[in-house]
Amino acid sequence: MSNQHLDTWIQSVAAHLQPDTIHICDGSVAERDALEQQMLQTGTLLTLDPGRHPRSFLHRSDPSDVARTEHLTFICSEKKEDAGPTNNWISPAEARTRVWPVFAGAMKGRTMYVVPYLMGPVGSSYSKVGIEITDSPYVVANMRIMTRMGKVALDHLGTSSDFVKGVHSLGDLSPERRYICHFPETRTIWSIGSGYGGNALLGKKCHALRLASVQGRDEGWMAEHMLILGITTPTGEKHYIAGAFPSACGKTNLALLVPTLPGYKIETVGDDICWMHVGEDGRLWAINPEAGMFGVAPNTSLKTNPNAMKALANDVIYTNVALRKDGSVWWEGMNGLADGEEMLDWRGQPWKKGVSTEKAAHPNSRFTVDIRQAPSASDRIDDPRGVPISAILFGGRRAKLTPLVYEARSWEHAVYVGATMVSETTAAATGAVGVPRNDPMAMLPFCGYNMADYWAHWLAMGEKLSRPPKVFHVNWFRTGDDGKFLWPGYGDNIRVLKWMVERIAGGGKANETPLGHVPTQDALDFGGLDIPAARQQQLLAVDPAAWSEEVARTGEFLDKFGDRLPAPIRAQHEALKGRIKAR
Ligand code: GTP
Ligand code: SPV
Ligand code: MN
Repeated sequence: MSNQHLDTWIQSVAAHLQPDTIHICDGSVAERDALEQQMLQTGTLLTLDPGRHPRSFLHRSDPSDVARTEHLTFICSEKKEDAGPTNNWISPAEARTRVWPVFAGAMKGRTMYVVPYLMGPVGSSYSKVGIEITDSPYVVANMRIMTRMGKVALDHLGTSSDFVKGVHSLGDLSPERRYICHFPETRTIWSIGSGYGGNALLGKKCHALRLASVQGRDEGWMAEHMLILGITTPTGEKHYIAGAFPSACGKTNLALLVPTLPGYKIETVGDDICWMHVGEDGRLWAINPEAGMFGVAPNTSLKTNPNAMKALANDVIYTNVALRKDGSVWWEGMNGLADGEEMLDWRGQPWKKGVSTEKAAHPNSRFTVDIRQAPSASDRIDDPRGVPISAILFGGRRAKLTPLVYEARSWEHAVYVGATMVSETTAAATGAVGVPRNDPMAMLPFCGYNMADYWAHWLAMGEKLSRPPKVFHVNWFRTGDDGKFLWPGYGDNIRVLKWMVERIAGGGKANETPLGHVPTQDALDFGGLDIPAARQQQLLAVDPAAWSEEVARTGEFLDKFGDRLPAPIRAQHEALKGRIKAR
């Protein structure tokens, strides 16, 4: 079936980028195999030991191209105010004169791949089609895992013009000529100069978050940077929970959690992105628009995340991990290296355990794998209706201040809690690591419009929910005076989920604090953990003096939004100030 809108657009892009040939991807295994062979020949992919890593490959990206580049990412709305104070903005007219010319002739001597992809389950009314044009076969191979790619997407599209148009070229990979531009009004993406992750796999952050967040606002649904998991309790009670943590702050790990408490079962629906709609039953219903995981490799081990390790048994693309002499992959936190062992680091340079001072794997090295390969994969991943959400988690990486968990007091308070999230920066984006910054709903780099309007949309969604989810804030990363994590995290996070599920059922003891409801020390299951009572107390402590400084900083952040800040957010801010003062 031909699609006239698609054909016309492909021709117009080809006329400007001037590829040697055009390849329309069908998503077949034969196509994948041929692309892999070609990438092995050009060195884009390296082979791994076929016994240890069947049908898996290593890719080393350009050393200047290893993470998202937020300062080169733009929202090109007609009006600057619509991008808001937290986004970089250039006008569509300026993008046309400054950025589009960089694409001129960019695909000379290259093949232009046309990648049709479906975000969301096949047959779902919530699913959306995008077409990514790219000159990177590595991007094609990743998109084939990360999305439902090829014929299936074209079938969903039919003759419709309703698709996101993405144009991607590696260009010359120079950060000087790197731009990631989003046009929410025309649902178009232009990305040039990077082949890495969220910069280049346009279905992910560019489409499923930046453009989808705008479309969701217009159409009354939500596009969020959230994992989705299912939890079954020992008594057979079942809930689905969505969780927004900033990049490299624990979504994949929580989604694949192996409980340390007996009788609990966790299933994985999604690990990064979540689209939510209001169901006829007044609940929020969520789908995972993706089909794969582009997961952080470092610290993934059989101890921390056995389900991820098992998912990596075969058919994986590794990016920027280290390569051992036996043809297996390695990264920091995997352990099992003998002192003095030599291998190749993520750049391909010799590296020696105990001698080399640099990391062997890049801190933002990643694996790309089909999410259905996780032993915890839910049988609802492909359910066109999605799953009903009982709770939403907001979470950050905070060495100080923020308790392990607290529950918001109401939907309006919950929106305030999400809006005022602060988290320490990570290697997922270029720039300094470990610096606390405001990251509302973990969407700071991903909201395609004015963040104040986004909060208004959250508030409006709450009005439509007769059965809103409970909302919690978590922090796995609080440290003690010794600088060590107070909380074991990973599989033990089930203990926090256990308390949440009790709260959902109307139980779970809590103390009322200025922040919200914090579990009493005896309400959290510390059983079998070697955490002294004093450290338990530190984990849950709310220090009014420190919070009063935090609230002052939050006030400065909220002031950036001027008149656009929704009144209920301001009211919640004043109320929190009052509660802290009253302590
Ligand atoms: P993106 O894919 O960038 O959006 O990240 P993510 O939110 O999925 O983060 P991920 O689960 O990959 O975790 C990032 C890093 O945090 C990894 O190195 C994890 O090992 C580490 N991490 C995850 N959960 C925990 C936890 O409960 N405790 C501790 N200490 N570290 C954790
Ligand atoms: C993130 O940075 O939040 C990621 C990785 O999930 S990327 O696909 O590069 O955005
Ligand atoms: Mn992410």
